[in-house]
Amino acid sequence: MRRVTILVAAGALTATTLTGGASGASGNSGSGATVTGGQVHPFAAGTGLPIEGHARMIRTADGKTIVIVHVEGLTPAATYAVHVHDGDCATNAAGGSHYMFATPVDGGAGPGGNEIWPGPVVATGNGVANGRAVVDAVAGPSAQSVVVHRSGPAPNKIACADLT
Ligand SMILES: [Cu+2]
Repeated sequence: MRRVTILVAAGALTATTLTGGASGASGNSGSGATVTGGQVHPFAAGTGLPIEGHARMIRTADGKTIVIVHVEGLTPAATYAVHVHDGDCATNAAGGSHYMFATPVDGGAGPGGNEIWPGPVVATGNGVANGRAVVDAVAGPSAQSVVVHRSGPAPNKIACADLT
C-alpha cells in the first residue's frame, strides 16, 4: 500500500479532516504520524444509495490509531455499523473480516475489545454520518479498509473505503 508520512501534528490533521458533527481530536500530538485513506464508494451489493465520502487512518508516533469516516448519501436517520476490516475493499466485497489486534486495546471494540469501530453512526436528515475511533495501539498493515454496514442480516456491506 502507499503510505504518506507527514510531519505535522496528528491533532491538526484530524481537525482538517473532520466535517460536520464529529468532535475534534483530543490533543494527539507528536510528529511522524502515518496517514492512509481513501474515498468511500458503494459496494455492488449495496442499497443503490448514492454513497460517497472519505475515510482516514492515522497511526500516531505515540502509539495510537485514529480512524475518521465521513459518509454521505445514506438513508436519513438510519444507523450503520462501521468497522476497520482486514484486507482491501475488493477482498471484503466477497468475504473478509474485521481487523483485530492480537489482544484487547484501550478504545477497542467488538466482542474481544480488539477491533477498531468508527461507528455505529446515525445518518442525519440529509443522509450524512461522521464516525471516529481512537485506540491505544498502532494498527498493523492488514488494516486496509473501512466498511459501512446497513442494519440487518448479511449481505449488509453497503460501502467501503480503501486505506491507501
Ligand atoms: Cu464490518
